[in-house]
Amino acid sequence: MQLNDTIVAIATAPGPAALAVVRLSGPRAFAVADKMFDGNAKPSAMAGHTLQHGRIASQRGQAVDEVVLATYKAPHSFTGEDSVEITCHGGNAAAPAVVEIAILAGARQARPGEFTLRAYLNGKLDLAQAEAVADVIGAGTQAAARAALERLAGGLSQKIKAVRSGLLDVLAQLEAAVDFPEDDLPQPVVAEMKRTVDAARRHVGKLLEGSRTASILRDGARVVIAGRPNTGKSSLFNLLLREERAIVTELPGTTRDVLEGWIDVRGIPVRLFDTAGLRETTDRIESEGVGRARGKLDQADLVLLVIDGSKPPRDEDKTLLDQTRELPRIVVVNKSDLKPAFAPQKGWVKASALTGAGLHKLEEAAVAALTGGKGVDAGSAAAANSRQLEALQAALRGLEAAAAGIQRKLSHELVAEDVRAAVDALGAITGESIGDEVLERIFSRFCIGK
Ligand SMILES: Nc1nc2c(ncn2[C@@H]2O[C@H](COP(=O)(O)OP(=O)(O)O)[C@@H](O)[C@H]2O)c(=O)[nH]1
Ligand SMILES: [Mg+2]
Repeated sequence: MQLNDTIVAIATAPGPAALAVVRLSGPRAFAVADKMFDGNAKPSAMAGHTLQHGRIASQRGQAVDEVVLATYKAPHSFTGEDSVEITCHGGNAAAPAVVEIAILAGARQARPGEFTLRAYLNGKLDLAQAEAVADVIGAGTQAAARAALERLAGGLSQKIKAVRSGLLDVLAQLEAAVDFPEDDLPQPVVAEMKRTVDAARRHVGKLLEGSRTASILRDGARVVIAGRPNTGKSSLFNLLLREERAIVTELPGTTRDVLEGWIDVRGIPVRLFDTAGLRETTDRIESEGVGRARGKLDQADLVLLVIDGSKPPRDEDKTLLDQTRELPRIVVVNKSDLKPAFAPQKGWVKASALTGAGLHKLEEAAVAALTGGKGVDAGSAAAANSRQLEALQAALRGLEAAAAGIQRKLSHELVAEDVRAAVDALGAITGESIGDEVLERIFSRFCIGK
């Protein structure tokens, strides 16, 4: 982990834009800026948190762009190091030229996520917060961004740290008892230990409960519309997408390929799929479409099984109801604008893809199904990515084993081992116990300039 050089990168997206930002960070950030900036004062002479208007010039003195330069003095910066941000014009010319000049002046091109890595290594953010930076940038909806911001503010980290600190006390007592076996722990101390371990189990269990919602907010949910031909799947797809994307006709077998689009369902980013009607067919193209539709069902976080409410259910509907029984699904009884041909079962949602009736109920049911009935807010500050989830699960296993060990009066040494496993797993989330290899894997997924 190299920290003694000075890094530079464009922090904004490429392409035509009013402005772009180039970031410099490291011990020589001001020395580099002095060489390239042409203004009233040298950047190194500016106070921290101030701005100056000026020009960036090449070594031969040729002006490249007119900019505003901002200073951040260590440790009062995002990375904790001396940092300079140069706001130049957007587009494909100015910012890359500024980076080039900075490199000629002694900076090095930053690797993906390197600014955030430095913020972590300098103690400005813990690991869960650093991961949240990438989640804020990648958020597909405002609710997803809110949940990530909560993690960035330390919502998850504080909970983890509180639990871990209680467990460290337990561990200290157990280890002291191991070293002095003749002083067996008094009963009240053991009882207190048991209470701490049980409370930790409850807290970790809570964090795991919200995590499904958190990961769906972060990664989006896959929702697949399926059903027999002509039930109105494509009409529903278009309605939810608010766009006439799929072809709708009265001919069965119109949709053959899988269509997809992103929608925001009350804050949940949803990748919605429209599929070919499921039926036996001899048409080679349609049959390929049916195969693809079935493939999509297995990967779905939620299936919307559409049946036509204006016609008596066919055998094909019954087969599909059976086949999707084990999947997370909502049965949508479509064409509610027509005379109903049967009474829907409890929990089925009546809707009309033609008039939009029942859409609210359907969205409500979808949110409930995707969040296990807890609602979108359950995702705030909960563990969101698989690394955090696995660590929480490992912590829970350790705590359960420790609780059982205390109950069964196992030796202090054995109980301590389980408590330590939980402490280490929790520490991995915030980065207190983590190797360089894992760090590299985490930060390499960031974009450059972050
Ligand atoms: N009355 C009525 N007709 C509908 C409704 N939804 C779809 N349709 C009609 O049903 C036919 C099949 O629709 P489509 O969306 O292509 O069904 P798909 O084969 O399941 O994709 C078309 O003629 C649609 O206009 C609805 O809610 N009410
Ligand atoms: Mg269709």
